[in-house]
Amino acid sequence: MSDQSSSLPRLSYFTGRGVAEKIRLVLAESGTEYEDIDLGKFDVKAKEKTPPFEELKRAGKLAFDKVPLWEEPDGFRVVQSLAILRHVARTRGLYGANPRESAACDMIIEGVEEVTARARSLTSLSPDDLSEQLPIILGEELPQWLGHFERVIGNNGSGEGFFVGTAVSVADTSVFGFLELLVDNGLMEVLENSYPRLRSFFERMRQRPNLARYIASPKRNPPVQLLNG
Ligand SMILES: N[C@@H](CCC(=O)N[C@@H](CS)C(=O)NCC(=O)O)C(=O)O
Repeated sequence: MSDQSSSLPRLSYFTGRGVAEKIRLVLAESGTEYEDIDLGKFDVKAKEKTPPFEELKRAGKLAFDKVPLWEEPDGFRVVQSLAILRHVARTRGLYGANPRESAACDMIIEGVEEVTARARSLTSLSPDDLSEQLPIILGEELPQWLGHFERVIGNNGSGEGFFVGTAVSVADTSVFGFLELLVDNGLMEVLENSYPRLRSFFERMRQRPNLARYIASPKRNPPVQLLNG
């Protein structure tokens, strides 16, 4: 891996979408050129992770010994996926038009984090816990959250636009990423057809030119499998 010689910012993460995908979506929407550095496959049980990851650690580039890592050509570095997400959005005009809109973006980002963590917990449950948790997560929590998001977008102007204000923001790319996770896992169909605003929001977002290009990119990592993964 080259060091400070790159003229592009770099996002380093293990193979896969994981907690970096929300950052990639906002980068895509903003049309930012960057290097997406694949550190190799993450093995939760391995004491030593992949050589490029261990090298970043040894070089003192990871404040908390974890990735994703965002690096800018002048040497500026930041870790923690939500900090990177906000920095990228703020510096590219995708963080609301004023401090109140930024707070509204934060609210959406945090809500998406919370429900995504619940959905992703399905991937690591034992079969017994899964049969107990599946009806709760799929049958109760996801529909509740979808109902919240349906109402929030409905309360913003005509309900046919964005989650915050009158322009696309990190709130939209974040909700889009969550809906995509459900669609990729066939869960939007399972979860009744009662979110018309979210459905049309999802369609509008995936047709935005920069996002559409990213979604169609053969280099994109495959979707996270929530079930039978
Ligand atoms: N809260 C952190 C979590 C980061 C995290 O847990 N990263 C994992 C990969 S998904 C990692 O780097 N683990 C390194 C290790 O286990 O040694 C974030 O959102 O960035």
